[in-house]
Amino acid sequence: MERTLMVLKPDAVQRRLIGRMIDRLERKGLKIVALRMLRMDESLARNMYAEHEGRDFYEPLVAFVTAGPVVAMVAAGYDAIAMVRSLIGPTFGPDAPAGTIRGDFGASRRYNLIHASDSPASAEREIALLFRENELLDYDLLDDPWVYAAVDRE
Ligand code: 3AN
Repeated sequence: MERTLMVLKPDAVQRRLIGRMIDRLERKGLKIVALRMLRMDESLARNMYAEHEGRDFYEPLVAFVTAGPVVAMVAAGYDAIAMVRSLIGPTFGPDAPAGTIRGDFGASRRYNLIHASDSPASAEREIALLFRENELLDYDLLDDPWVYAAVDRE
């Protein structure tokens, strides 16, 4: 199974969308293995988005994600990284198709509701920024045998 990090950003929290966002992920069959609410400080935000340092949107992005509480979570699933990326949709709501999280809930080119890791390397790095290894729970869900067929597990 693959693990991926998601962060429900301050706009999602302020707009009372936490439950609906988590519902989307659960409905798909993803298993939440870690979850916590926190206020990102500046150094965590800078670190998380280090690859964008120097871009014109970097400072506004740091200000945005530190502006209020966020919900960080780790989900596990087969092919979870790609699956969550397609669930959240393209970077900004106006471009994101209906049916995706950003397409259904977002109308901004700055406030885009949710972050999700885009590769195994970034998932590993980002999970380590927000969670300790012993906070990532290892457990089975009873419906897993019906969420994934044997071929999905290969
Ligand atoms: P995504 O979140 O879709 O993976 P990335 O990784 O390209 O997007 O960018 C990380 C974050 O940086 C985005 N979530 C968004 O908040 C911000 N960002 C990216 N491109 C822009 C842009 N052109 N203008 C403003 N903010 C941006």
